[in-house]
Amino acid sequence: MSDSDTTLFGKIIRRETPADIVFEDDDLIAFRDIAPSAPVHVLFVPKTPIASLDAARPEHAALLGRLMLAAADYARREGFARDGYRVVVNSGRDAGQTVFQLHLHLLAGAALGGFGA
Ligand code: DGP
Repeated sequence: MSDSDTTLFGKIIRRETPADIVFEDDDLIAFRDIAPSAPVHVLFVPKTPIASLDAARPEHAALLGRLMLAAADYARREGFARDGYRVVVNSGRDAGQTVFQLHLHLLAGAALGGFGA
């Protein structure tokens, strides 16, 4: 059983746990964070199970690029690119990572204060 079979995000991908999904394609899914840190807080998740950024390997380079570009496309489409937005990836416990399936936080919709998600 792979990590994404057992993580919460794997359950969201398989529609076993409900989520407000805003984007999906063959490789990625994006849905609203359940505990938003900004007016807009969307999580972008590769469907390939990678536990964290630290676990990413050169063979994941294209997927990681797609992840970044999907977030940027969403921000542009939703009108957040003009005023700006933040992307954050927490890797490991000290960074506050709580779900061990690599994901990118997109935060937008207000002037964002200090650093972090
Ligand atoms: P991180 O701390 O980087 O591992 O971020 C995990 C995020 O996942 C955190 O901001 C809260 C969010 N989250 C946790 N459980 C759920 C859930 O059941 N549904 C949704 N939509 N988000 C969740």
